[in-house]
Amino acid sequence: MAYKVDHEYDYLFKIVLIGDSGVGKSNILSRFTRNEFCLESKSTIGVEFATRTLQVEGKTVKAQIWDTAGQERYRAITSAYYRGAVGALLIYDITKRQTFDNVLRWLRELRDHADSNIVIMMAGNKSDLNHLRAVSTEDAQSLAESEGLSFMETSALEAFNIEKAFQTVLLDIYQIIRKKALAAQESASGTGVPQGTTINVNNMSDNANKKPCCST
Ligand SMILES: Nc1nc2c(ncn2[C@@H]2O[C@H](COP(=O)(O)OP(=O)(O)O)[C@@H](O)[C@H]2O)c(=O)[nH]1
Ligand SMILES: [Mg+2]
Repeated sequence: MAYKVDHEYDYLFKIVLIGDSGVGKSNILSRFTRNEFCLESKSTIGVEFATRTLQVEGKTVKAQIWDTAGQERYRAITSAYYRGAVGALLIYDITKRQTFDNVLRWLRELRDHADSNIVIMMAGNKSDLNHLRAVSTEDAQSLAESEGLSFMETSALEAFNIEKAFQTVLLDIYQIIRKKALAAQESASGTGVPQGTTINVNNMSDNANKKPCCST
């Protein structure tokens, strides 16, 4: 059937990783993607991303997670990085106070460049280094509350809360989209117009040189 587009997923969500250099973004990405599905991020310059497909509320969701290639060091992340993102993991290092103090800068960056409805999870990474802790869980929780963010501490090293952090972001995104779809259906009902929702989360033209490495 030539006309049938056979997607292997119901939704594709772009999620960006942000935060100071050295907080563990790349390790969080590889922990989340390499353990199970496949990693497709072998670019040397510019941004790279990896994907993992998983189930959210019975739907197949392909998470396309973008990692920086060190541009954060020079505050040189371009707006293309944020374009189409529906979720963000804003990461700091619990052993480095400065990376937590910079969370507010990263939030400003998100507000300037990303969609205003973007779902944000703040993650205090390296929870395995509790003896070197420089940011209390309470401080982080109160910042998260005042800024309206989700929050958890993670460890890419111990695979602690990595899965949960992404699952939470994906579920939040899914619920927002579902609510929008239901509202659209309601407002269209009775008009006799065929109903549907178009969800545009990314501009793939930026990634023309990226090849999938495997499929599942
Ligand atoms: N102890 C510990 N070290 C980590 C963790 N995540 C990353 N690291 C280390 O922190 C350093 C920076 O990690 P990286 O993923 O490159 O950070 P990025 O610059 O934010 O991408 C590396 O030496 C990692 O091995 C973690 O959860 N626990
Ligand atoms: Mg990195």
